[in-house]
Amino acid sequence: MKKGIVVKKLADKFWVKSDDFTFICVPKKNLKETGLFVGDYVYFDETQKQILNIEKRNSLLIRPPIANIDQIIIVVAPIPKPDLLLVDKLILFAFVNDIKPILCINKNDIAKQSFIDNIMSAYKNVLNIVIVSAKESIENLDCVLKNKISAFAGQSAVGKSSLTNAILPSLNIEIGDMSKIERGKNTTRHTELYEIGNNTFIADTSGFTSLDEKYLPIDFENLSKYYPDFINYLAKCKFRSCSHIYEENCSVKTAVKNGEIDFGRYDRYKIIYENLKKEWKRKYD
Ligand SMILES: Nc1nc2c(ncn2[C@@H]2O[C@H](COP(=O)(O)OP(=O)(O)O)[C@@H](O)[C@H]2O)c(=O)[nH]1
Ligand SMILES: [Mg+2]
Ligand SMILES: [Zn+2]
Repeated sequence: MKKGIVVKKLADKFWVKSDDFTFICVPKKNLKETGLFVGDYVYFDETQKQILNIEKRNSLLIRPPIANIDQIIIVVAPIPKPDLLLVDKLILFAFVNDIKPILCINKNDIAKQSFIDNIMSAYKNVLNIVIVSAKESIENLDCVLKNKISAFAGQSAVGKSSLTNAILPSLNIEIGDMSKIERGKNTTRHTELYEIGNNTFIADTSGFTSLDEKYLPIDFENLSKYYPDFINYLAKCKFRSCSHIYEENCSVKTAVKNGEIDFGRYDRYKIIYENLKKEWKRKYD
């Protein structure tokens, strides 16, 4: 019996990478029930080409379907104008799925210092930030990716494919021309893991360019607990169940006024709170 990782799934076949070989396997009958995903660590019989067992997962995403992702690399760039609401939702998505989010500022070659400063000041207390250019240097990403399974996320045209290609030029993923890529979106692509170094993988995730609140399984009343930049203030609000929106004597609101919490982050918190509340009402009313 060998241990490997599922790097690709097509129909009922699974590509299992073990050491330097990839075996195309089928799962043992009773395994099909539990589901088997790209990213799963499995035990398999190398002569029968049969997957016998799955190791316990650290994480499982359903959309895109992938197991054991360690990190989501959220990419932003000066062009196109960042959709920070999407960034904040992706951060929440990572936290709620027990995955580490990293913010990656790409296109440093064309970024103004003020752009970098603004992003840094909004997110420095939220998550790790790396600055790269797919055109010039992605050195800062290398150590972040090492020994991890990572997936790129972020709006179209920020450079996710370019970064993937810069890391692994042999892949030669299509780089766009936004309109072309948008149109190509409907051709369903399978999810695949690429090994970029020893024990180091990146996932190809075409399904990570938007995020509906219904994929954020967060109770709106608990939303602020997923804000590392709010955490120090939460206990100081007058009301224990403070929404940090409607109440008086709210320590979060005071911190926003004093510039201790980024205004934009707070503004988007309110939007996400209301959207989650609507989602909750839709489900339970
Ligand atoms: N100047 C500059 N342009 C970049 C960089 N990375 C990507 N681009 C360009 O941005 C556009 C979108 O890139 P792409 O990788 O397709 O973005 P994706 O939609 O996120 O996968 C393409 O025209 C790329 O050439 C970068 O670091 N610097
Ligand atoms: Mg792309
Ligand atoms: Zn409050």
